[in-house]
Amino acid sequence: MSITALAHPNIALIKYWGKRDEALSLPATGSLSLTLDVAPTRTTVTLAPQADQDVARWQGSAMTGRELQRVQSFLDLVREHAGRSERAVVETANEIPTGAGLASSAAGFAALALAASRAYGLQLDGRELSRLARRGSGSAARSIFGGLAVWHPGEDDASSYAEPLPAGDLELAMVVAVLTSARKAVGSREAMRRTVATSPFFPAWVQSVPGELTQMRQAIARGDVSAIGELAEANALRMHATMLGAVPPVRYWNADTVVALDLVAQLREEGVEAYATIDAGPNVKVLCRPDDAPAVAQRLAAAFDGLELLVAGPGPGAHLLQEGP
Ligand code: 2P0
Repeated sequence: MSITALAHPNIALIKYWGKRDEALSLPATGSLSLTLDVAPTRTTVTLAPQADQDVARWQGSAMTGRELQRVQSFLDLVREHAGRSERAVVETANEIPTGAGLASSAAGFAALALAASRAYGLQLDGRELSRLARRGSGSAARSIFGGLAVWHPGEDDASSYAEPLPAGDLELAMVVAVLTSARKAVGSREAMRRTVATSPFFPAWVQSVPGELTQMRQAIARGDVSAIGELAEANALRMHATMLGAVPPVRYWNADTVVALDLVAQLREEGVEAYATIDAGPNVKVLCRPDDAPAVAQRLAAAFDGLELLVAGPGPGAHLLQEGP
């Protein structure tokens, strides 16, 4: 029995930063994201009834240590849910570099949640899949769905899930500037932990996000690209401000990050509606109208030698690629 699923990364317009409950992966606040149509993760789960342990391969190489542990723990959760005990082989491949703030764990655990639940005989609906994916990686709860998605923080395991948000006539594009594909020094999980435990700015973050979410939802309902962009950029800067306040500080930006932020501000001065967002890494993603995406990409390419660029639109939710026999 072999099941393959595909899922795409998502980029938050209102970020998730900090957990209320580590064990259940409950976030301190809600968040809202756009699932992209680039850089999917493809994951195949094959049950191995004869095996005595799980095996996981990443781009063809065996996973070890903490990475393997994380996949095994996730499979344990699925097995518990399904009342099954067979081990599995997980093969996963990603088209983007990992650990560089490109949300690859979101696509990875969304694909794994779908493939593994099916392989173990579970037929979960979107909400249940989102809850399951959340346990692998918080942001994966949102990659279960295509386009815009809101993740409700919830009170407990049952009430913390994402759901799709209708976009109406709204059209958005995201230009991803891969300024570096190096692995980040501090993983987002550890960085969140440190921010929650030590940053004096974290309580202010928790207090301000619900209002920002409401404003973002209203801006989306109006199809107001300027307001969406302004809110998204401000929210990303606030998230980074909370982590700069941690002890020791977490600073994901490098010099090129600041150059790219200046360039986005310059584009706006020239009348191009472009807004920056930055995740747990130095890379800058630029939110704009689809018609402006080529010009935004061109300007970024001209500013950085050999820059890798991805021009994305809204992508699909996690889906199966083939059913096993
Ligand atoms: C987000 N990020 O909303 C935020 C913005 C990064 C910056 O969600 O510990 O890999 O697995 O729940 O989901 C990255 O954190 O963290 C993330 P875990 P995750 O997209």
